Amino acid sequence: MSQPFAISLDSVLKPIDFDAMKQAATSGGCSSSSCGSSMKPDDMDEATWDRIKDHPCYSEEAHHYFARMHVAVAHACNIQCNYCNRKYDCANESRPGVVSEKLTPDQAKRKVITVANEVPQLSVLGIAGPGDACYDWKKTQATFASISQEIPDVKLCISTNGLALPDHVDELAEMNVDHVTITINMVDPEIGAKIYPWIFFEHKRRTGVEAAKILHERQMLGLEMLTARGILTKINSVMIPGVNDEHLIEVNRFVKERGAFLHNVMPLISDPAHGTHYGLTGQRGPTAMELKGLQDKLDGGAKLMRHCRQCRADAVGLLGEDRGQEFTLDQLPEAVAYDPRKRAAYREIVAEERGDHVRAKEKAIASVKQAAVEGGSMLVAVATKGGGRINEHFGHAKEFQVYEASAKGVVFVGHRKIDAYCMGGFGEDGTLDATIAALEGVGHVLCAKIGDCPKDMLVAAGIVATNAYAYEYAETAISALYAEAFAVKPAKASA
Ligand code: CLF
Ligand code: SF4
Repeated sequence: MSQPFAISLDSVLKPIDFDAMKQAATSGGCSSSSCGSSMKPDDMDEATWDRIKDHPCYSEEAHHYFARMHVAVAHACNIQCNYCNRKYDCANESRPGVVSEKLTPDQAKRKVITVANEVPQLSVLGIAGPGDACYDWKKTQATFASISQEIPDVKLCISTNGLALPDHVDELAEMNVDHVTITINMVDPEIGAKIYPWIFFEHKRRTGVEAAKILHERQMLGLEMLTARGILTKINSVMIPGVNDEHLIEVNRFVKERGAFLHNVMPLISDPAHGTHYGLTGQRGPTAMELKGLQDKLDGGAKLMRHCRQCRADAVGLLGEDRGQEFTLDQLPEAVAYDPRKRAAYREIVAEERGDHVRAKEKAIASVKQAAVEGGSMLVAVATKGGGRINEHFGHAKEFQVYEASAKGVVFVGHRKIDAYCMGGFGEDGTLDATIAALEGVGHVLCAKIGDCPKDMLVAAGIVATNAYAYEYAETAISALYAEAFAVKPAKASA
């Protein structure tokens, strides 16, 4: 088993001696700069890699180490999506458009500086609602302008429905906003009319196919303008079974042709309690395996993002964790100055750890490819707190990261959200039933620790759970499991 790095990533969260940490991080092993270059995917140029390597959404590998935060400064929206209800004061929901409190640009600045001082993983500041970042432009602009002055190395990122995007592309480029997401759910206005009841454009409310056609044209124009300026554009699409699921294959083709960097297909979140049109009319979201099935069909088109966590518009932390409640307005200091030391120390450690991870991952992937047998494929769920390692207890996990091992190697294919099984020292059988349902298609669970009771119940459901690979890198453990499951057994000697 490879040993976890001498200084744990967790230690950065505690009071620390920054100089000692930096010295330890850079002594021995590879230098941070050489690790950085070795992590670059083969099919990507250095300049592009440099722009995405610390962005948790644009790089699957970066999401194990780096965090984003959203500030909810853009309140107004110019369209209505059938899956959205911008409601406030609902900290228990985790889905785009939902926030606990709205912020002014000044409050946002105070919050970002406080978070940057406390959360060393922070690398990206995003504006993703609860309305539209381009429509509520003045607040988006004021927020980015003041924060980029205070923390110049934080990456600026926005998410938009695209309707007002073409009006602001030049300003985005001038402000050095290098990452833009457009939510594109259709390229056929007839389908669009089933998703968007209205848009507000050029001082007029428009409905039906006319509205969807305008939205489609503005989205394509915005994407083309961003591509022409070299801005990395990600497309988010909500998969709505029976409405646009098969159509997303065409969407993928359209956006690839227009230079999209990534395509992120997300499942519709639909519940009557959310008060959305789809929730109230019983439109269902896809199952995890339906989503995976569509993503697999899209493989080979525009490059896919599969690690999206459908963040709240005020999310803080690593993808999959939400620390927003630690940084509500009433907890922020009145005056705060940025202290870059914690983030800088963390980056030194991560550079070292990532280099180690990449080497282990490459070895594991090569070994699975070599051992691969025809049709030999397995889905493995991993409980992790970050760093790409199996370092979370089964009972504490709030999600599993799912990897597929096959002739393609070991590939991250998604995550499954669950409720933690162990609350206050006791396991809940009802929660375990829901966890087993969420693990549809998964044959193995890897975690840092698990009790006999949940282990037995998982086995009864056909899932093997083990802590035998605790603290290993996920890919290393999965390659060992794969070899065990598909090893060519020596033929028995005949009697
Ligand atoms: Fe935020 Fe979006 Fe920027 Fe990321 S989220 S604005 S690109 S910093 Fe990321 Fe969250 Fe998915 Fe968005 S996981 S919902 S894709
Ligand atoms: Fe909600 Fe965003 Fe759609 Fe506006 S664009 S209705 S904020 S999901």
